[in-house]
Amino acid sequence: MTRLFGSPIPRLEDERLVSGRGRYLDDLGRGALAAAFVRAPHAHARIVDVDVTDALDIDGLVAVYTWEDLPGKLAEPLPLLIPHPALTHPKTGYPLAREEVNHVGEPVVMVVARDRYVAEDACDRIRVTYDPLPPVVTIEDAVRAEHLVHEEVPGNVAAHLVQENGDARAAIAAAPHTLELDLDIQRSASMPMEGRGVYARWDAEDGSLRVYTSTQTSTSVRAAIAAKLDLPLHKVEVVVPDVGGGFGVKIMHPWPEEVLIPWAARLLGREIKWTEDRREHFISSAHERRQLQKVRVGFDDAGRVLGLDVEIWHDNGAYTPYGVIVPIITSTQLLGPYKPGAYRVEFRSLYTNTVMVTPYRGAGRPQGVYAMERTLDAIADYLGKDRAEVREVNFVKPEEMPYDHGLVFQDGRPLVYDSGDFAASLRLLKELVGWDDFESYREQARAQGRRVGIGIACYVEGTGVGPYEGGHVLVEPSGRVMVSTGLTTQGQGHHTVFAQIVADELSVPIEQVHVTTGDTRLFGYAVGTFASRAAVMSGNAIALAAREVRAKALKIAGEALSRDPEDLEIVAGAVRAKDDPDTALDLATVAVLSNPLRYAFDEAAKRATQFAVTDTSKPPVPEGEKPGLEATAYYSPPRSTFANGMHAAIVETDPDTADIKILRYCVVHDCGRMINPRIVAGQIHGGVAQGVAGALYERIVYDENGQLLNASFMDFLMPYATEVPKIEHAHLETSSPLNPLGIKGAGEAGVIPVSALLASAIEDAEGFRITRMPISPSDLWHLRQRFAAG
Ligand code: MCN
Repeated sequence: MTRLFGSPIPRLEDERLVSGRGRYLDDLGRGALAAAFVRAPHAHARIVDVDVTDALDIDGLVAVYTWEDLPGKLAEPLPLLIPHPALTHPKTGYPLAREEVNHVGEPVVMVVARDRYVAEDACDRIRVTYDPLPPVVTIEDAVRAEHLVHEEVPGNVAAHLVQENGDARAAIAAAPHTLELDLDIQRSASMPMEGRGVYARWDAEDGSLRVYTSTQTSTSVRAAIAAKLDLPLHKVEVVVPDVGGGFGVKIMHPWPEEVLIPWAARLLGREIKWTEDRREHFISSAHERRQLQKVRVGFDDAGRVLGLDVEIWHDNGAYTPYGVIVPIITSTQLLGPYKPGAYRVEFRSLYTNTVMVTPYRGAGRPQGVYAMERTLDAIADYLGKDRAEVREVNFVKPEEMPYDHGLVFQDGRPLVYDSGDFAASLRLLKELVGWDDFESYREQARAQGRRVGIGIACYVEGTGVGPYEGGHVLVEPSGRVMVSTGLTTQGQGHHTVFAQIVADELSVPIEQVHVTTGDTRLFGYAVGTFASRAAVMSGNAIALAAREVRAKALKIAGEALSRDPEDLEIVAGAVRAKDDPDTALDLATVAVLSNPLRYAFDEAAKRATQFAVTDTSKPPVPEGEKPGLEATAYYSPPRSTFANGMHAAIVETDPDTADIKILRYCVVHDCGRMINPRIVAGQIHGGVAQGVAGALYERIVYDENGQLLNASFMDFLMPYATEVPKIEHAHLETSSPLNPLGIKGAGEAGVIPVSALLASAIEDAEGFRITRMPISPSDLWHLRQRFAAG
C-alpha cells in the first residue's frame, strides 16, 4: 500500500462541503426559539436604567433578561483564561453588562422570542438610559490617560513587561551605527464566512444540556457552561458542527452567548438558538493587530545587529480574557530567524474603549515580524547593502540548534528554536523569485515608465504549543476505523490528515477511516484548535493511539493464530504471518475477538468463532488488556516546535494613481515533515490572502467617540480573489526533533510576514520609508506628497 503520510491527496471533506452538504450552526435548530441582544451604542457609559416595558406586549416574546436576572456564577465576570504575572490589572466583562459598558457592541439585554424577527423588534423597544463617559479610543488616548477605561486601572495599563537578554542599551551605545524607527500597524479583525452561533437544548428528564456551538475549543466551552450553570460535567455535551472559519475569533471560551443561551434554554425548558449577524461580528466579537512600536538598533558594518531595543504599545481593547498572549507573542517572535547580540523588549498593553483584542491568525507575530523586518530593511538602506545579505548575516545557523534566546516564550517555557535551516530557505527563495536578476528587470520597467519594487520578509512561528491533545482510535467489528480527537475543525482539512496518519499506521484503506473532531461526547479532554497546533498535537496523539491499536491487534491475532506477534504484520487491513500471507485475520475479525461480548449478528463474528478462545482456563480478554480494539493516547510536547518561512514579492505602484499591484508572490516554507503538502499549500495560500487583505485593504476604523465606522462589508474592504496574487511556493522539510512525526505547524504561517513584506516592496519601489500599515493607494499618494515636500 502506498504510504499516505506526505501524499498530496485531495481533502476528503471537500466534496461534502462544496456540494452544500455541510451542516453549520444555523442549519440546526429549525423551530427553536431565537435570541437577540440589545448592545451598547456608546463606547463608554454608565447604565442608568433599563426599561423593557414597551417590549413586553409584543406577540411572540418569550423572555427578556438583564444582568440583574442572572443567578449565581453566571452573574460574575467571565473567566480570565490565561493569567500572567505581567497582567497587573486584568478585566473581563460580564455576560450582560452590569453597571457600565466599555465598548460599542457590549451585550446589555438578551431577548428570547418566537423567532429572530420578533426578538429584534423587541430589542428595538427596550430603552436603556446611559450616562455617557469620555471614551479612550486610541493607543495615544490611552497613553495620555486623561480618561480611564476602568476607573481602578491607573494609566490604562493592563500589563507591562520587560524581557532582556544581555544589555541591549549598552550594546547600542557602543555600536558603530545606530538607527531609530517609529512604526505603526493598524487594527484589523478576522472575518470568517460563518460568524459565531450557539444552539442549546435542555433535556428536563435527564437534567442535561446539549449545546451546539461554532467554536475552536469545545471542551473548555463545556467546562465553562458546567461551572457557570452548576451542572455536573457529564450532563453537558458540546457538539461542534461544521465551522465556516474561525481564524482565532472562536477561541474565546466562553463567549457571553455560549453561557447565556444554555442557561435560558434550561430556565425556559425550550430550545434556543442565536446566530451572530455580520454587524454583531464587527462590534462584539474580537479584533487584533494595532500596535505602536519604537525600535532602536545598533549594528556593525556588515549589518549584524549588536543591540536591539524595542518598545511596544499594544491596543488591548476593553477586556483581557486572553491576558497578555498577543503582545507576549509579538515581543518574543519578533526575533524571527535572527540572533541579535543583545535584546530588550518592553511592552505596555493598554485598555481602550474598543472591542477587545484576542488572537487573530498570526496572533501578534505579524506585528513582531513587521518591527524586525522594517528594521533590517532600514539597516540595509543605511549601509547600502543587499537586503537579503543583511538578513543572512543575522541568521541563527543550523549547527546552533537548539538555539536558546534566553527569553521566556508565551507558554512560560524558555524560547528555544528546535530546528530550521534559514540560509537554505533564503537560497531557495532568492532562486524562486529571481532576486539577483531584479535590478535588470527594474531597469527595463523604468524604461517603460513603470515603477517596480521587490521586498523580502522572514519569520519563525512557534507552533504546536501544549499542554496536550489526545486521540482515540477504534476498530469496529464492521472493520470501520473510528478516530476522534477533542480539538475542533474550521476548514483546515483535519479529517483528511488524521485519516492519512491512521490509514498508514494500521495499513487500512483511507476510505475505511472516519474522523470526528470537537464532540465532547466522544472525546472529553482537549485544548483546542489555535496556535497552529492540531497537526503536531492531535496528529502525534492519534499516531500514538493507532500504534497502540496496531500492537494490540498483533497480540490478539497472535493468540488466535498461535503465532508470536513479532512474526505478524498488518497489510491491507489484515493481520498476517510474515512468512505465510495465507495465515491471516482481517482487522474486523480481530476487533470481534477483542471483545468478549461477541457480536453474533456480525459477519466478522461468524468468521471469528473459529478463532475464539476455547481454552476455558484462559481469560477471554488477554492479561493486562482492556476489551475492544481501541486505544486512547495523549501527546504532550516538551516545548513548542518552530516552523519558519520567507516570502518575497514584486510590486508595481502606479506613478499617477498610486495603485498597488502585486506582480509576483513567492513563499518558501518549512513546517517539518508534511502530512499533506496540498493541505499545507492551501493553508499557506489562505494565509497569504488574509495577509494581503490586512496589508493593503482591511482595517478597522473608529471615530473619536469610539463608534466603529466601517462595521459592514460595504465599508470594510475585504479583497476579492481577483486582488489575491498567484502564489508560487516551495517547501523545505527540516524534521522537528521534538515529536514522533517530526512535524511543525503551518496554519498561520502564510499571514505572518505579509505586512512587513509589502511595506518592504512598496518602499523599494517608491524610495521612501513606509512605517505605517496597512497602506492603501490613497495613503501612498499622501506619502508621496509629503516626501516630495521634504
Ligand atoms: N499540516 C500538515 N503537515 C504539517 C503541518 C500541518 O499536513 N507539517 C496540515 C494539518 O494537518 C492541518 C493544516 O495543515 O490540516 C493546518 O495545521 P496546523 O498548522 O496544525 O494548524 P491547525 O490545524 O491547528 O489550525 C489552526 C490554524 C490557525 S491558528 C488559524 S487562526 C487558522 C488556520 O489554522 N484558521 C483557519 N487555518 C485556517 N483555515 C481555515 N480554512 N479556516 C480557519 O479558520
